[in-house]
Formats: sequence, structure tokens, C-alpha cells
Amino acid sequence: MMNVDKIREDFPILKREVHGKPLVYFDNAATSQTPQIVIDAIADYYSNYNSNIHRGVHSLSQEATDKYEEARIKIQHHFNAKHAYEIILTSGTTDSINMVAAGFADILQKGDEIIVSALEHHSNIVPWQMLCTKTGAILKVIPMLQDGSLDMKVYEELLNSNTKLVFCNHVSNALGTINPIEEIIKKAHAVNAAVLIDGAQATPHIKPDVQALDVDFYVASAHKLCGPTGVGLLYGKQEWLEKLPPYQGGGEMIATVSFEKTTYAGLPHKFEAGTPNICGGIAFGVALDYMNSIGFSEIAAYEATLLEYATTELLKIDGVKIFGTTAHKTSVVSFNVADIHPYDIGTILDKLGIAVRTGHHCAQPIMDFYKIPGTIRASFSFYNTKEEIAIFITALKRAIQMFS
Ligand code: 7TS
Repeated sequence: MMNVDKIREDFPILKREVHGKPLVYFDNAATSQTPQIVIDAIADYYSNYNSNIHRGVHSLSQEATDKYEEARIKIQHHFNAKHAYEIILTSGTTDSINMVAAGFADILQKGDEIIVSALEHHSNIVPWQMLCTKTGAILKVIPMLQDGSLDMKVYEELLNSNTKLVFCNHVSNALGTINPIEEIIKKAHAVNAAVLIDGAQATPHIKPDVQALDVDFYVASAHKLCGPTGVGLLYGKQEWLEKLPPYQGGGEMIATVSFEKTTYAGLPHKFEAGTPNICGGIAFGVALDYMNSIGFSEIAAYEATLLEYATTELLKIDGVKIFGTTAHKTSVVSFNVADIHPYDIGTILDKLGIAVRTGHHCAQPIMDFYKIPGTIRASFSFYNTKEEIAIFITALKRAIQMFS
């Protein structure tokens, strides 16, 4: 069993107050909080061995390079990638997706088809639209159903020999739906299409095994996994990473340079031009160690109890409507109360010390589907408690009273 009281001691921010009230942080789907061990790793880097990597013969550069490459190996093991060089360190999910989209601009041809799901974050929609404009490829959409799941029957109908790529999030950020990615990948591979899975929302709750999934690309951000902002990963199968052209030109990504001809470095450096977020990469590794020390099955089991409690209590309140009601969800509850604007509720909750996100959550097509401007989204992490949910429910009732 997880000792949540002890875990909370690891997060200094959880001790602070907002508007004179103890912070109740339920915006974990936007970014997770940072444990002291990760904060210490960041301070240690800048205090003791800050230097540029992969280039210096001096000791600090060697130390930083070793730590950075150790982090890559930690990430490799966490995601069970076959090779460390299949892990490209990026600035985050958005960067990773754009890297793949830019690469496919050289591969796709007019009339090729690419499929996205209706549940995507804008960062998994816009790059593909840009790619279609560049290449003449056609974008098709797997529709969603009322409960916030994907219409897998239509997905099968969309797939054909012209389908070259399929993109889907592992978990929807707006609703928490866990998508059937195993089936999505298998069916895409049956027509020889490549698959990119956006794991930004899944990775805080689920430990994915990229080899078992047989996924072509898997992307995520460290800042949702107790790590720092500005760092994330692109996992790509070796064969794909070798096929794709480099994303950016610059230092670090070359083998030889002359004005006549430049040759590129091997993986992973081909995709890592310039000085990377060295400290961020190292801290990402520490954050993964921290989460693994708690255990992902323990985290998922505990968060499921939080989700169930919050859902039950919310549904007792008149006028509450929850969006995203499938049985397979992470600990996200997206809802509205009668015709009160989500922003108004969010503002009152903030005054009471409670951080939730309101709005379209960068997933406007989902809001259009439900014909709503947005929702109030409470997203729970393993360091949240039932007591905090009780405080949130009481505060919500107060907010509702103010608007009725
Ligand atoms: N994909 C999904 C599914 C996401 O939830 C997010 C961020 C991104 C991609 C982009 O990640 P980034 O780290 O590159 O910004 N989602 C959210 C959210 O739900 N609230 O704030 C950010």
C-alpha cells in the first residue's frame, strides 16, 4: 500500500497556501508537481557540474555527458525500448510530434491518407494539418462516441492501402479516456501504416512497453511525470528514425561538415541539434526513478479510488454532468454544472485554494462534439487525497450556490 502522507512530504509545493487556504492541486493533467529529489538533481547540476556535453575533454563535460546518457538509458528501460539510441530527447510532446510530422513531409505523397482521432490535443492535430497542406495528403478522423470513446468500427472502415500514418493519444487529456491503442496499432499495421501514440497523458499513470505494443513512435513530456518542463521524448523504432530526415541542422547532429557536403551523425544525435536541455534530461531520469520507486500499478490502483470517490460525490450534486464516462479512464473528471460557465466556477474554486483547469483543454473538437464551450477538469495524482476531494466538493457546492 502507498503511504500518501509520506509521499506528500516529498513535494514542497503541497505545503503552500493559495489565497490563505491550503493548496489543493487538481491540475495534474496540465503539469505534475515536482518532488524534492528532482529539485535537488536540478540544483546539483547547476551547483556542481554544469557544462556542455558530448564535446569537452574536461572532467565537468565528461560528468555531464555521462549523467545525460545515463538518463537516456533510464528512459529506454522505463519504456522498454530495444536500444538507447531509439530515445530522442526533445523539448516535450509537441516538439516530438512536430519532429515526426516534419520528417514525413519528405515521405508522403499526394493522395496518401493519414488518420487522427477525434480525441486529440491540438498538438496532435495541427502538425498533421500542416503536413497535409505541404504534401497533399488527406486527413481523416476517427469519430468519438457520446461516452468519450472512439468509434472503432469507423476506424476499421477508414483504414485502406492508402493509409500511411495513424495518430492517436494513449489517453485523452480532456476526458481521461484510455484508448485501445493495442488494437489501433495492430489494425494500422495490417495495412502497413505507421503509428504514433501520444503518451503525454498516459505516462503519469501507465508504464508503456513500446516493444510489446510494437508501436512505431511514442511521445511524452517529463513535466507530467514529476520531471521538469522543457524536456520530453520521442521513441522511434530504429528503422523509422533512420528513414526520417533530420529535423534541425546545427551542431551535434553532424558527422562531417564542408561547404560541398555535410553528413549526419547516427542516432540519436541526428535528431538532437544544438545544446540540449542537459539538466532537464538528467532530472527526467531522476523523476522516472522516483515514480518507479512508488510503482505504476500502485499509482494506478490508488488513483482509481480517487476517481471513483470524486465521480460518486460529483454525481450527487444537482446539475452536474460528467463528460467522458467510459469504464477505462485515468484519474480525470471533466464536468459542467447546469449552465454556469466553467470559468466562473474555476475562479471561485481558485479563491478557495483549489487549482482546476477550465476551458477547452486544447481539444476544441471534443467541446464542439458535446456543443459546450469547455469543462471544469479536475485531474488527480498519486499525491492527492480523498480529504482534498471532500474539500473540493464542499467548495464546488459553495460556488454553485453563489451562481444560483
Ligand atoms: N498531447 C496531450 C494528450 C496533452 O495532454 C498535451 C498537454 C500535449 C500533447 C502537449 O504537451 P506539451 O508538454 O508539449 O505541452 N496537455 C495539457 C493539458 O491537458 N493541460 O495543459 C497541457
